[in-house]
Amino acid sequence: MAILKGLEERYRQGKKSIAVLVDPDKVEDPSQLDPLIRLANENCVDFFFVGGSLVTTTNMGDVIRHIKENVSIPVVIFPGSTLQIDPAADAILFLSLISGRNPDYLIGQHVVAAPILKNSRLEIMPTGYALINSGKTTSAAYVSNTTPIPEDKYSLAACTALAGEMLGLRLIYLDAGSGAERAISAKMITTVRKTINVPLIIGGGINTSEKAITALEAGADMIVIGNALEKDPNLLTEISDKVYDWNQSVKSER
Ligand code: 1GP
Repeated sequence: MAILKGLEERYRQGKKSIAVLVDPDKVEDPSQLDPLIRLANENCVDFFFVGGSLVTTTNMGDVIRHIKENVSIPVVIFPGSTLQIDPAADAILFLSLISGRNPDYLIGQHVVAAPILKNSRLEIMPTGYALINSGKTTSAAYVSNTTPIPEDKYSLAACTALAGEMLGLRLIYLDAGSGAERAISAKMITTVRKTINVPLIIGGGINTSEKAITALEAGADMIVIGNALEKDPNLLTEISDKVYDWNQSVKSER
């Protein structure tokens, strides 16, 4: 439980983390990730997340092994389905799609995955995963056949997250969806943050350092960035500088 415990400790200390999301479908050859891996290493990125709503290639294992061979940043699977379990990673977000009412994504996939995970060395990170509407239908909503929480239903999102915490889920992840036009609003993040007592992960459409700061100031404990780095990897330096400053200020306040 080293990764989860570490995250919980950072949450208690008020420190923030960054995860870089790699979608294996967008990787033709793992070596094309080398500049991003170098940048992530230089900028003290906390995690690599690997996965996608629909992975159509068979290179997920190669992608994970390539990252692991080149850097010591933990690799966490962010699975779209049980097909995306790979023992080469360090941990897996064991996602319950609590914004939806599709039993397959609340317990069905988990039953299939459980024995495979039990026989692996992957650390299990039980996570309440909530999709938040961001305008257009996202792949995650379509593939999971679920309706995201409306972006202005703050209390609905908060109660969903709270129920997830009460069910024993250790992390809550609010996701506007990959490449979302609108990232999750500060008001939504603040409302959920005030309601729960577990680390809060925010992702989807964070494509400027301003949006990253907005999410962090509103109460995100971890931000996940994927798409934006494919277009501009240097954004990572800008955002991680802000996270570093934030974490330093927390340190000096104590
Ligand atoms: C999507 O939260 C992740 O599931 C990251 O989204 O690719 O838009 O950064 P982006």
